[in-house]
Amino acid sequence: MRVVVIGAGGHARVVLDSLVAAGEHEIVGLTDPDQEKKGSCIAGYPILGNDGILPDLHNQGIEGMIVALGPNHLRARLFDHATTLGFTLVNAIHPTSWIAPSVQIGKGVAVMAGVIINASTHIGNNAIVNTGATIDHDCVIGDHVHVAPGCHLSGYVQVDIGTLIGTGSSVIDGIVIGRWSVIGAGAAVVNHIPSGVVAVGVPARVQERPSLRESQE
Ligand code: JB3
Repeated sequence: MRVVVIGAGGHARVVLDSLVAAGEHEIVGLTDPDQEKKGSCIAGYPILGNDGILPDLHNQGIEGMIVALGPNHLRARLFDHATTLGFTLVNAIHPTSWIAPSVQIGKGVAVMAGVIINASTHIGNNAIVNTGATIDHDCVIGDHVHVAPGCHLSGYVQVDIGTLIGTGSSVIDGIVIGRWSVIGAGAAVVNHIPSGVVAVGVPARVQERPSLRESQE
């Protein structure tokens, strides 16, 4: 399938490498809002323009897309936009990753080099499982989640929509982490974490938000 990559930053370059290594798709180029980048190339693939060109690309018969942007909210918004435009969201799975046969993987997912995903785990749409991360058996990883480089999730872990598991974090088995939360780098998650919070440390604790009074001082 002919594929356009959304974004042209650091994450896009890694996604591009995975797509090239996997060799399943023909990459036509990338999009980026920075007009100065238009016409330049990354690894030999051109930056075609900003996202305004996407409808034209689709009309020209380019059916495939992957959103290669790190921030989860931004990636989610562009995933929804791409779906509305009629694109097929493709996966970028690096061939050095191990994904057990019983794993279910959604659409628009990036799995980087050295990743291991074990039996019966589910990876949601538009998720990132970044370099060298491991996700063990029976986990449920929601849409738009990012499991950053070097994280380790034990069995039966659930991570709800849009959450970031920061670089090098560890999560013990059976933990449930809510939606749109952030787990700080290097955390050890040994208790359930609610939605919409930032949790840091060893063991990971939810950061208290400053009270209104404190934030006004
Ligand atoms: O930590 C790791 C291994 N990777 C990080 C990744 C997950 O997230 C990486 O280090 C970065 O922190 C981040 O990667 P990303 O999103 O590629 O960030 P950056 O290298 O800063 O590049 C962002 C690019 O996206 C820039 O070229 C922006 O112009 C472009 N961009 C921003 N908004 C956009 C949009 N591109 C498109 N097509 N559409 C947008 O709305």
